[in-house]
Order: sequence, then structure tokens, then C-alpha cells
Amino acid sequence: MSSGPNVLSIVLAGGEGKRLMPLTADRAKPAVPFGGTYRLIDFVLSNLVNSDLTKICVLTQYKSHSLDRHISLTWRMSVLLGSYVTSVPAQQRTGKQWYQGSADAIFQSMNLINDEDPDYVVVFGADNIYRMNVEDMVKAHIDSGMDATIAGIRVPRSEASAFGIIDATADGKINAFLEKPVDPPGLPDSPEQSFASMGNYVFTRKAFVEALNDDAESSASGHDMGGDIIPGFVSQGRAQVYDFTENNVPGATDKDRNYWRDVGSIGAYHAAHMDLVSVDPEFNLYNRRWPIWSSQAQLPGAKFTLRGTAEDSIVGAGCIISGGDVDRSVLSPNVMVDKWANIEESVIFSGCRIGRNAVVRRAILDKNVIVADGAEIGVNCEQDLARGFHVDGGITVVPKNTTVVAGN
Ligand code: ADQ
Repeated sequence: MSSGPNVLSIVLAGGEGKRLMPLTADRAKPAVPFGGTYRLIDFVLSNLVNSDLTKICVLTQYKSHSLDRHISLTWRMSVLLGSYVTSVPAQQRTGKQWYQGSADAIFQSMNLINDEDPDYVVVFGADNIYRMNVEDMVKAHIDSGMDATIAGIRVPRSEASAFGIIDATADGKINAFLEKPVDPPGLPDSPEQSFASMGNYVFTRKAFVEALNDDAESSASGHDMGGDIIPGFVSQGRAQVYDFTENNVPGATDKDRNYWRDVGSIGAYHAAHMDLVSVDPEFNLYNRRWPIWSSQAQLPGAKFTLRGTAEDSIVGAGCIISGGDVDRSVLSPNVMVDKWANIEESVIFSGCRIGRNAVVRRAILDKNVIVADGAEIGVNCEQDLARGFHVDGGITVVPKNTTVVAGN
């Protein structure tokens, strides 16, 4: 057990993830599979646990069943060592209403802070892909004596209106914070870049609890972390930025120090998978010194028969590639690929079956999809749309348990 300050980590996992539909039709965004064997939430939880921050509450709300099940099956920690990862559903403890926003989610869960009695509270989002030594950030927070520390990273100015934008002095004190501005300001040394909040925060407990209590009483507030709580700390001059590029993960490269992705849209989700299967990816899943943890069923190894091939691809356990060809794709466990089938630049979730002569191109197939013998998906987006499939940025998404038949 650590003899240092007591730190409670809260992971916000109640977001709906509308832009990932239909992958979020039946599951919370943090439960969406990623990289074949992971779920999005495994990345933040691995970062926290690898940083020795092992008192973790995950706040859930929207369609949380598969997320709760994944957390309870995968993230069993040693109670003997005082470690825990618990998923906490919305409980209406403060009145008859669900979470009004991310700050309200924490306000309604104040009992968790009271019970753990921490010195510092770490609040992280649940759906980004990155490696981060969170202990480094906690240390920077404690050393600064500030009330709030916000992790920041440079992003292209053209994409910056999706984020909270930080204006900080050279020593890190935040002068101004604009939540999702329409016209985000560029940086003085790089006008085409903006400094974005990663939605990851460290707070001194007392100041944080006071801010949450004040926010709960304000009828003008949207009860949102980025929209209300952070601007409050900034206006009091009590917030600093933690520059993610200075983070130090064992075994990390410069690529890791610059890799942080919001995979909240179909295009970004697909692109992040194409990166994983590239020969020299931006994000390396194989850094054993900072593993990304998850769990999967006991399955036999992937099997390739009848000259079945997979090139530049990730193929999960239990898959059988029986004569088909898989190229630049990610296959979750238990996928069957039949003779003469062809899969290209696609992401296939577990339990899918791709029939003989079927073609799957630039598509995402949710769980248990069957692509019938000779059927095509992703080859012609117009046709896919006409058949009722979801097409976003040239990527066709097939919902769970669907059978894609041959012909129109
Ligand atoms: P967004 O990601 O747009 O911006 P939000 O939708 O609140 O903010 O999601 C943040 C996290 O909170 C996600 O993990 C989400 O699942 C969770 N969440 C959202 N609503 C919730 C609720 N009611 N209950 C529990 N959890 C909830 C935020 C910041 C920006 C920052 C970006 C970085 O507001 O300033 O730039 O994150 O991605």
C-alpha cells in the first residue's frame, strides 16, 4: 500500500457516444471494442493502474450493462491491497433525476469521495486512446500547489472547436479557458495549432468538493466539467496545465508522447484501427513496459487453413481463416472467414462469419454479423446506404446480429 497521498480516481463513463452509432446503439461508448481484444475503457484504466493509482470508481449511466459486466469481469483488483475498480451506476442519491452533466455525475456520487477520504481526486474521461503516466501528472499537481491541473495537448486548429481550449503562461498557469469555441485561437508559436484540454484533470479534494457544491446550487450552470467547473477554477487563477508531451511512460517514444485520440466518430475510429495494423504504427499496442490490460475467453490460437492469409492485420484468438484473404484489418476473437472471401481495411467484431466469395471492404461489422456467401459490403457505399446500412465518411457499419445477404 502506498504511503504517499491518498488519491481517488473517478472515470467518467456515462457519455452516450451518438457519433459512433450504431456501435453505441446497445452499449455505452466506453464499452465499444477496440483493437480486436480491448474495450475503449481499458486504455484509461490501464493508464491509471500502471501508474499505481488503484482506487478507481467508474461512473456509468447510459446503456451500461456490457460496460459494468466488462469492468467486473476484467478489472478485479486485490481488496487486500486496498485496490479497487468499481463501476457505479447513476443512483439518484440527490433527488429524482439522472445525471445533468459530467459535474453533476460526480456531485451525485459525493459519497464515494466522502468514503475514500482522498487528498486528491483524479477525474479522467473514458473514451480516448493514449498511454499516460498519470502519477507524473499528480506529482506536477501537488508540486504546483494549484487547485486544478488539466492535461493539455496541441491539436490542429481546424479540429480544435471540439475541445476545451487553453491559454496558459510559459510556467503553465491557465489565463483563459474556452469550452469548444467556434473560432479557436491558435498558439503564438504555431498559429495553426491550438492547445486542447484532454478532459483529464487532477484536483485538490477540498477545493474540488467546494466547486461541485457551488455548481450544484447554480441554476445557470450546465453542470459540466469542461463547461462549468474548469472555467470556475481558471477565473479564480487556481488552474494550471500539464503538458502531455512531457509525460514519461516507461518505454515510450516521441510518438507515444504525441498520441492521444478521440475515436468518437466512425471515421476516427476506423483510422485509429488502420494505424494499429500499419507496419510502423503511431500507437504501439506491443509496449510491454506499459501494457494495456483486458481479458478474453480462453480460446485456441488463430488458425489458417486452405491457404488462408492475413497481411498487415491483427487476428484474434479463436479465429479460423479457412482459405480467405484478410488485408489491413482487425479481427476480434472468434471470427470465421470462408474460402475465397476477401476482407480489406475492415474492423470485424467477435462472432462474425464471412462466407465464401464474400467481399468486405472499408467496413466495421459489429458482433455476430453474418456476411452470406457471395455477399458484398463496403464495396459500393451508395448501394450500402440504399440497403439501409449506416455509411459515414466512406465506412459502412453493420449493426450487431445482422445478416448481409447477396444482391441488392
Ligand atoms: P467532451 O468529450 O465533449 O469534452 P463529455 O461529453 O462530457 O465531454 O465527455 C467527457 C467524458 O465524460 C466521457 O468519458 C463521457 O463518457 C463522460 N460523460 C459525459 N456525460 C456524462 C454523464 N452525464 N455522466 C457520466 N459521465 C459522463 C470534454 C471536455 C473538453 C475536452 C474534451 C477532451 O469538456 O474540454 O477538450 O473532453 O476529449
